[in-house]
Amino acid sequence: MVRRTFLKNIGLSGFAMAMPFASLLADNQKPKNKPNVLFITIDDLRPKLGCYGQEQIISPNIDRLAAQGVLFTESFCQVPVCGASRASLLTGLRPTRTRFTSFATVADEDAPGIDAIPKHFKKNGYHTISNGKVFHHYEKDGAGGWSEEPWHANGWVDAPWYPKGNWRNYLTDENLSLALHRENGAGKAWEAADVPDEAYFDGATAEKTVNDLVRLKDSDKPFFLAVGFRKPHLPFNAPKKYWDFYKRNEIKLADNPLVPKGAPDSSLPDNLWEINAYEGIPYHRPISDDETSRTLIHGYYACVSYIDAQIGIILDELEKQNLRDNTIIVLCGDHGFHLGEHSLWSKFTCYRESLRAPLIISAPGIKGGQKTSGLTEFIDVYPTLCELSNLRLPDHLQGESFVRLMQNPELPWKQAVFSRIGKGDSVRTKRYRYTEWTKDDREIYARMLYDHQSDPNENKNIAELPENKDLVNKFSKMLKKNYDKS
Ligand SMILES: [Ca+2]
Repeated sequence: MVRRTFLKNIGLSGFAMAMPFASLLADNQKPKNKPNVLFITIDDLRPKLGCYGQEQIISPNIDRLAAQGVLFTESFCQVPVCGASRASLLTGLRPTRTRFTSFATVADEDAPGIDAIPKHFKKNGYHTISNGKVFHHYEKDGAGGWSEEPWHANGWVDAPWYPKGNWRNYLTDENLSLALHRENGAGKAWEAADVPDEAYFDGATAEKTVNDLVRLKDSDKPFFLAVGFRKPHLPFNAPKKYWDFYKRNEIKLADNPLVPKGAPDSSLPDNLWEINAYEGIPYHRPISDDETSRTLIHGYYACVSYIDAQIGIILDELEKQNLRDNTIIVLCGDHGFHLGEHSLWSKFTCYRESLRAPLIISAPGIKGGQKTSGLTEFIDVYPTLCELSNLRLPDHLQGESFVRLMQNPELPWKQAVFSRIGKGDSVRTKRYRYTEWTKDDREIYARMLYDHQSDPNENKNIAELPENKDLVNKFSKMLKKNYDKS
């Protein structure tokens, strides 16, 4: 596709001149002691990156950021699904059985009257911008929180090639025609089109962000610039050059492709509907032969490297504009992702692969290149950003600032962090992960316990062993206590 035509199609050609800084020019009271914030969220990114010790993934730019910041090796989302996880992180509230339950969660509906992070920063003198997928619903969510209309490469639903959800962003004729003609499904689960970065949404999002930084450099206000990348979310579509980073025959499959020994059926989703919606992926486990699995993993890796390159472009511009020294950078996923572990693909589970998510924060005055294994959870990000930016903490917050942990990564930290999805509630301590599923009257009908000291990949459920009865009771009480106060 001719680049100019594409940019016109996605409504991008005029963005640079479309947003004057009238409000900024009128405001001379710049809070000079406040740092800027660049908040980068990456859809379905699991913490398998170079800086997390994963040698197979090529992620030099995220690794560069990690060398400048603090990397959290044991960071967990509150809900392993897009909309609910983002709503929880951005409001600083825990999920319950009625709040933040779905991939399609609208934060403003589930937590009415709550100021999410961007609104709180805006109220405190920041110029706030949303590019790409930050909240799940960029049109409905975060009302009043953004200084400019949230931007997305061609909007949410009006894509000319796929009227039911342009996040699929196919470019090849083959996939495009499949997507248009299948009523409830999509095209293939991957695509390797030989196109420039900006032909897919995320390259266009990086381009928009770079132009924002040029504008923001001279603004009288600090900025809160949120950038939400859509890959490596399915389908695994990335420019061919990123597929070429990897040698197919060297890509390893999951080494624990079986359901954990003794795991309850409740730990497995009824089906893998997300990946099953794609061409040729069956509705049963295993979903594929080894060659298809290898292609899926190859595609996921290509998408990670594609996003990594976009992050490099943004980091370079930040430095070029001399903004780096006074800018806090947050990089996070929204949850983890199974790539065949435990026979699963996607998220939605209470296993480590689904709940553990990347988190890296670089902040002025805090030493870079540090790692901490202190337990943190995504509701802690809101109070942390407030403290780093010298802002008051709103009363509603349920998380805890981990600035002290960033200053001293060895500090003893949280004893437990909590996640949930559906009827499953899960707690992670330094050594164990315990999950239980309960009916509405809280009667327990399934549970699992993993000892990470001896079983870090969660391959053997030990919840039903008689010798673990006291442990199970202890963790069950912790879950009840957390649930009652949420
Ligand atoms: Ca997601």
